[in-house]
Amino acid sequence: MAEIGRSAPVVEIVGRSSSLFTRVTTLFAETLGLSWRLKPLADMTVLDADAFAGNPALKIPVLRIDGEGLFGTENICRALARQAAERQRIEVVWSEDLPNHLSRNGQELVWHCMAAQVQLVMGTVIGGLPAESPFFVKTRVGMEASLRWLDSNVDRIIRALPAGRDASLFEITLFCLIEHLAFRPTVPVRDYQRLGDFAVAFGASDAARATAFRFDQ
Ligand SMILES: N[C@@H](CCC(=O)N[C@@H](CS)C(=O)NCC(=O)O)C(=O)O
Repeated sequence: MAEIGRSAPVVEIVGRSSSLFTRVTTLFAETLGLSWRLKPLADMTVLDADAFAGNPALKIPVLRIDGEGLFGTENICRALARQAAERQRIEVVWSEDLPNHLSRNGQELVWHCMAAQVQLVMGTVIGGLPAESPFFVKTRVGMEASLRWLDSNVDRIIRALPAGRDASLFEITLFCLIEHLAFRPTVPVRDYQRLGDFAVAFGASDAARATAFRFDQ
C-alpha cells in the first residue's frame, strides 16, 4: 500500500473504544490518514437517542459530519473514504468490488458474526441473560460455523482482492471481528489458525495499534 498523508480537519466519531463496529470506523479513518477523535458514549444501555448522537436505533458508531449525524458503519466508512479522496487518490475495495461469490459470502459472514457478537455481548454479558437460552445457543452455533468457514477460505479471499489497495472493507471488518473475539470472548477462537495468522499480520500496522480496543471508553 502507498504511504497516505495525514489530514488536518478532525473527524468526530461518537462511539466507544471497546466497540467492535466503532473500531471498524476508527481503523478506517486511521488507515486513510484522517485525523479523528472519539466522542465516547458513556452508557450503552441508555434509551435516549440524543446520547447516540441522534441515532434512533440506539447504536454506535455515529459520524458527526456537515452538522448532521451519519448512522451505520459502512455509511461512515464510505464518508471517510470520500473525505480522504478529496486530498489524494485512494483505492478502497468495497463489497461491490469483491471479485467472486466466495469473497461476497465471506463479507456477508463477517457482518453476520459481528452482529452475532454484539447480540452475545449485549444479551449475556451486559444484559445478564442466560447464555444457555436457545436463542444464544443458536447464535453461537451459527457464529462458530461461520468462523470455521472463514478460517477455511480467508487465504483464498485475500489472494483474490485487487492488488495495490489502500484498504478493503473485508480485511478491516474481519480483523476487528477477530480482535474483538479475543477482547470480549464469547466463542473460543484458538482453533482458527488461519484467522489468527491473518489477525497477527494485519495487526502489526501502526493503524491497527493506534485503534486498539480498550475498556476505558
Ligand atoms: N448496523 C450498525 C450496528 C452497530 C452496532 O451493533 N453497534 C453496537 C456496538 S459495537 C451497538 O451499538 N450496540 C448497542 C446495542 O446493541 O444495544 C452499524 O453498522 O453501525
